[in-house]
Amino acid sequence: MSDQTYRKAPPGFTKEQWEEFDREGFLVIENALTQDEIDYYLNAIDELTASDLTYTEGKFYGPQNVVTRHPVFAGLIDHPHHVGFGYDIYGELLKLHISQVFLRSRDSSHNAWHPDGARAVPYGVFSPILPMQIKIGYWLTDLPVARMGNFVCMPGSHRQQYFEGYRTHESMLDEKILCCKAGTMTIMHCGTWHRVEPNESDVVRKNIFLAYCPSWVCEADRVQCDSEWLETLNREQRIIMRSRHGYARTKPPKADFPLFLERETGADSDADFSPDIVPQHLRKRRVTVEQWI
Ligand SMILES: O=C(O)CCC(=O)C(=O)O
Repeated sequence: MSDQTYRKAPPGFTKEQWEEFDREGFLVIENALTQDEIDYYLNAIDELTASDLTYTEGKFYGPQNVVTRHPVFAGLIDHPHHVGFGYDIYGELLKLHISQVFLRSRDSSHNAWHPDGARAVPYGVFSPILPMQIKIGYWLTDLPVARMGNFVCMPGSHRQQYFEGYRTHESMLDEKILCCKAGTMTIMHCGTWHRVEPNESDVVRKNIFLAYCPSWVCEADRVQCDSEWLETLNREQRIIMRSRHGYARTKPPKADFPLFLERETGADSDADFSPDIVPQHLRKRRVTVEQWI
């Protein structure tokens, strides 16, 4: 190893959380953010809207690649509140797929039922067990009841490639309307069918989404990052943006390993298989959830 200092992987799924996520395709973690953190992100959203000529008060606002648009959002790329959940699934090849801020005000547009990712040949065809993307949601406004622009999902639908309500706004039996307090974090399997409630309230629903995927899945909101902007990031953030050409997304260079050290032991390789002849960047590293599937 070089004299570079590496970080241990931040906390991720407990076994119980993984079992719920695997069963439901969705996980809710209450009180993930303190009030100060909620205010910090709301303030960054205010600064973003104030500097964005495309923003109109009272209209839907959903900018993408927000990590490049405000340093507060860049800090979310590898934030220890959630990056460990992505690392538990995508391990050393973790990538940020998309970063978004959503403001959903009264009567603004809202999505019909859909899963995330490819439609004609969904990711589940190739990846029937593990999600090819997960989406972290940070909810920054209280949403105590339905019809406030809430996120809605069908629990357990993440391995289902057809869905009766696809492209409709119909309310379905057993759907889950997310009613939550500000500061809640959610994690969604990309295959989970979801829609958005209309907003009939005077509260503007504000939230942040960060999706993660393996480095070799195409990112959704950029092609390459600006090299000067990349220089403003820390090592792990730069790696997780995976702004490299072609095949380097599948086989990242030596310098990108280890992304993190093993959470408990601080090891940079799997204990049972690390022959010296295989350089570190070409060694298979087990991801946490492999032990649970
Ligand atoms: O805004 C939401 O609650 C969900 C948005 C959505 O459908 C999506 O990001 O795929």
